[in-house]
Amino acid sequence: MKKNIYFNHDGGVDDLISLFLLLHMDNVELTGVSVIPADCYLEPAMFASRKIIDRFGNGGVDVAPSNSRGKNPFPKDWRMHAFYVDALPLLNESGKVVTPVADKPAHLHIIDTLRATEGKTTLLFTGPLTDLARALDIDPTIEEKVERLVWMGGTFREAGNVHEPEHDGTAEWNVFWDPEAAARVWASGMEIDLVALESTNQVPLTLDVRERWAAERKHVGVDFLGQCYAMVPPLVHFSTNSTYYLWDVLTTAFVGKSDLVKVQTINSIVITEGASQGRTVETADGRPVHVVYDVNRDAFFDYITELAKKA
Ligand code: AGV
Ligand code: CA
Repeated sequence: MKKNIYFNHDGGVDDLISLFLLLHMDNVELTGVSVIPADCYLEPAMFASRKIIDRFGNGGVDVAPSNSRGKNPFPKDWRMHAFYVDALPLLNESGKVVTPVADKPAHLHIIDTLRATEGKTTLLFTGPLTDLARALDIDPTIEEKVERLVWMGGTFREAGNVHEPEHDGTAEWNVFWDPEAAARVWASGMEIDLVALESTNQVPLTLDVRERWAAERKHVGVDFLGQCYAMVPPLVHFSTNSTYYLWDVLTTAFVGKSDLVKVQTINSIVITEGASQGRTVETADGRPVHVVYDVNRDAFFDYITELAKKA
């Protein structure tokens, strides 16, 4: 049995690779895709998504643009990455773009796609939750159609990955971009699996991984991984803006193969105001979330590399 997956992402290198990997999972039925301009610019991220589906998918899926806006914008340098992926020769070989743009904005596309899909759907979100929060505000009954939400976001460690003025550094970026949206989803009844920094910190993009993909680049999909990650080179001199982790790719791999990780349930709230905004905090009367806190690193890299070889 295939799982229905609806994928909302924000156009980072690891978001776009996640889309590529989903298209190669035998146990996944991708029912819809939408793009939110958080850690990307919308236009190149839309084009890159459609071209990835053209090149590696079998049609039948459209891509919806989000018109959501966040409270705390991502740095421009990071948002540029989608332009680089969109420009890859591999994605432009055919000279045309076939996968259609949906005629609705992302939050309405989520509602329609959930309703039109038989049975329940797992929501996979690798950017902020704004489109889901808006969808829930418009039609809270979509919860019945949601199997669970799998989200790359949050951390219960002291250190998050936001290093911005007027912030204390305790938040993870996907929560920080729109803390109210996360709080809105926390207020829903859906099951939430959180792929938090606890586990993503265990999968940094190290040189040995880059070398492995270089050595196996005769496979077009492995070459694609290497080319994409060459856009985020290893800058080891600053810990903040430098190391690229496989945040979203781990989240996506978890959807395809859940035994790669360990999960623990934590009751938590989302802080929406002040210097800690975007922080997820454990508290006894908070809502339960299933936190992925540990990963089998080698099995994870083997899994995604083997998936890429199917391309
Ligand atoms: O916080 C991780 C999220 C993931 O969804 N994103 C990147 C991943 O797509 C934001 C982010 C944190 N640090 C970054 C990020 C960095 N150094 N470069 C680009 N994006
Ligand atoms: Ca992302």
